[in-house]
Amino acid sequence: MITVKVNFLLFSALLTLPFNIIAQSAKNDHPNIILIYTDDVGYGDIGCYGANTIATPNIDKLAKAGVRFTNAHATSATCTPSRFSLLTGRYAWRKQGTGVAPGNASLIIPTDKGTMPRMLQAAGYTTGVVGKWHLGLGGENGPEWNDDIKPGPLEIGFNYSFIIPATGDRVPCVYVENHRVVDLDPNDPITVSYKDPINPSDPTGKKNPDLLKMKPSHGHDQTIVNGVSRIGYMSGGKSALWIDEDMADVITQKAVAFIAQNRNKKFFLYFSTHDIHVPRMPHARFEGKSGMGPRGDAILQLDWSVGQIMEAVTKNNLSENTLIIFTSDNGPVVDDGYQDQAVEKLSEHKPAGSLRGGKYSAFEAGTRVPFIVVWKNKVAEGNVSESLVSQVDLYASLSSLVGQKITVGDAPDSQNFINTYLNKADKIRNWVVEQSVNSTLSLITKDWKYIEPSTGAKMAKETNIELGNDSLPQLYNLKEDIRERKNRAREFPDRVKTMSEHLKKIRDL
Ligand code: NG6
Ligand code: CA
Repeated sequence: MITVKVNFLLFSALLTLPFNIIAQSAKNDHPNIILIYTDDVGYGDIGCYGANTIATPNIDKLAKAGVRFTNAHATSATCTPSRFSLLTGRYAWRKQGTGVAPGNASLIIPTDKGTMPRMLQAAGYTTGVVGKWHLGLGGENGPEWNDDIKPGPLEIGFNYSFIIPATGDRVPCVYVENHRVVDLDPNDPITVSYKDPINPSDPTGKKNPDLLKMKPSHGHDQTIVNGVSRIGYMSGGKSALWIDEDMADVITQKAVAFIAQNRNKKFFLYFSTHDIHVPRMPHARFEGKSGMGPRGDAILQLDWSVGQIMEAVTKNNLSENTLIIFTSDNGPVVDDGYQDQAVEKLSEHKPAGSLRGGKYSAFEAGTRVPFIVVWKNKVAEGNVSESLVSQVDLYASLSSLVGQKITVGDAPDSQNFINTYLNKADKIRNWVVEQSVNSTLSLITKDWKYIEPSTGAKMAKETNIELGNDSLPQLYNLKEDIRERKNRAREFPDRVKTMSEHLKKIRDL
């Protein structure tokens, strides 16, 4: 009996020895991770993705320093579901209430399940989120703006947060740092409503267009803050209101400070820019510089922010020790509700490149987004990868990178493709699922794309975007027809059957 036990111990010691050594050496390799998550930046909005209409030198430099993906996907064509999937490793369409969230929504990420930041915390990382949140805040009754606002980022695995609660065009227009609204005067409490005006006499974009410096083109005609009318009503919190023109400076500075403060630790920074979402109100130093109006100027501002992050990494001597990922939450939109001359001044610029559709759409431009990975001396410079990748896999891939196991039941849709991301591809994703604004699902394989039948509108009139909905199944050969012009469903009924059955299987998981 004893001999068996001793032998067993010896055996298991021998077994674990090499793993310990591997784990130890891997540990020394664990880089800091900076995820730059941009808002509404399209496949064709950036120089290195083919835009010769706008200068994005910093993002182009980033692409040169690593690998640029040409077939990378956000999981959804709008912000909230893409972010939900990114941070939970679970497709948002599996959970009710994960569509575009109002500014007073409750936190939609469960606090009792694994998340990407919590997994990284467990692996010894200090984690921070700076920028756009848009995943709801607070418990069942929503956020307590005048008190501790929780649960929120800190309750799902971030050690530090400095956030725009929802979007720039939604109230309340205040920053929240950890649990509190920044610069709030307790004598001037905040009230928020997405139903009725709070004080009927308060000016709104609808009643008082003369007070506006940025006028809406559709929607966005409620409470006026900083000369811009928003979605939703708010009153109070005057000392806490943000100035849109300073937003990129404020959040970039917070991100840079987080990098500096944590340079001697392992850190994860989720830097979620507001650019280039509406209202596009870049700082005066970018105004008029692109020749494309505020949308183009916001791209220049975004490029500046990326440059600041890169500089912070270099200055703090972290280049060799930091993995940088740059991507976008969904595809591009030109007029998203404000009269900012985006349509008039677009000229030759093609926000979606050669892809069809845009933000909100089931067509490729909805979710195929820029995606760049940089890690000095670990990822070879100047490469382009055509591998099919999805943001839903970042959770499992980073967990593999940092040697942290995923708890059973967490991140059910996330798979480990770390070697693909680091451009040492030994494994290729065979399919990804995409979700449009009305939750039409598509299944994409290397060459083919199936869009399920949908009764949704074909066209979003206000934004002038083709939504990709059709009452009949659609099948496109992306290899030959990246523009999704020719529906091949009738020619290939067997393929339609196989792909629709596969999609159903994934949906029913
Ligand atoms: C839409 C808004 C749009 C934008 C979008 C969410 C109107 C008319 N349009 O409802 O401006 O805020 O929601 O964008 O209100 S996202 O990138 O955060 O998903
Ligand atoms: Ca977005």
